[in-house]
Amino acid sequence: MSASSPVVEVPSETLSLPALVQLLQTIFQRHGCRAEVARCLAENCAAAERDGAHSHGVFRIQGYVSTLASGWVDGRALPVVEDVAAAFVRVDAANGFAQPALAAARQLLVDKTRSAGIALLAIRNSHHFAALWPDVEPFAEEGLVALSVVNSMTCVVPHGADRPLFGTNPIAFAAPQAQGQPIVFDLATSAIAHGDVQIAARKGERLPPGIGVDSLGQPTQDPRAILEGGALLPFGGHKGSALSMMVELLAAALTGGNFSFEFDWSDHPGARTPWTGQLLIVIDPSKAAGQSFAERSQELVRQMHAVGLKRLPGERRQQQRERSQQHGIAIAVEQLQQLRALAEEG
Ligand code: NDP
Ligand code: PYC
Repeated sequence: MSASSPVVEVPSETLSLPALVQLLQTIFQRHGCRAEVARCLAENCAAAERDGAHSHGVFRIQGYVSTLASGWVDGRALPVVEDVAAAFVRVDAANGFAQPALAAARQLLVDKTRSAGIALLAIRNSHHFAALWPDVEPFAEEGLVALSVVNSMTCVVPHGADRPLFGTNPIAFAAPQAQGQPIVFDLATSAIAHGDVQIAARKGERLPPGIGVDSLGQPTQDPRAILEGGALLPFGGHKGSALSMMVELLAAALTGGNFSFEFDWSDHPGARTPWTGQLLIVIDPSKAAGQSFAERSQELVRQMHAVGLKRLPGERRQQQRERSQQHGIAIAVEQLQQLRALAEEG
């Protein structure tokens, strides 16, 4: 992230994926989640760590514990799934996490996608504190195309405005390829994810220019100035800003969830999870006319490589996944001690 940061070797221990999932599941259960929710969040968070998606891996556990302790989110919530139309599923997450809400509605969503060719899942009254690719990638592994958006918490200044309003509002997309892994991208519509700003602040690193402003609205490369009263900017100026606006509309206005600016967690010290909404759109490409979609996506990738492309979105994650599968998931010793202590608490 910082152009000049030296690489510092931190002592680490390696864990297998099942061992990490088990440790995280214990933490979630000890800190107020029912077993299914704990499993779901543990698998999500461990997968992020395995793939080197560090801004949403074990780094997030302290925030989960803090937000659960604050009473802001209900780790025992039972999502209510409603079959509202031929291609529309709605879930009230009941002030719980978004991932168990998706899990509860998933089979109905897939069945509707297979019969109607397309189906939507609108989740509201939900908290999403994770990477978004784990929500879409499994659909592409089943041959479906999936798009998801989630809004977060006010910390991004719309392009041309003076003060923050939008969340960091990621968009994730997954599509099958005839051979190999699905094509997946997952990106915040802010110039950088809030999690990466926090990580930079902890490490004492400076950020690249053009990412954020301080509390006076002045450009800054200091992550602490962004976190302490400052704000982020959208990526790509007016273009990222328009996409972020779209995410607010789809993830909140359409689902019945909160806009990023509509919730107030000040009565819940320690609250960390945005209380918003999430939309998923899943498409069955076999319903379309013409050649197989997976063959066509393979051809597109082939042509991209032919013109010199070295790295596809999602490829770094896949490579890290393979390394983790071979050698285990490396976690800094100090961080692992903290996780083990959290697993003993509660
Ligand atoms: P990045 O900018 O790191 O990456 C965005 C996408 O671009 C990824 O798919 C990545 O693939 C790909 N990519 C990155 N660099 C290159 C490159 N040089 N060439 C080709 N592809 C590239 O992610 P963000 O910082 O935008 O987001 C990080 C995470 O934060 C996401 O998982 C997002 O869902 C999460 N987030 C969650 C929020 C929430 O409310 N729950 C809010 C905001 C963000 P690869 O992964 O392989 O590097
Ligand atoms: O990294 O921007 C972020 C984020 C917000 C909510 C969860 N992650």
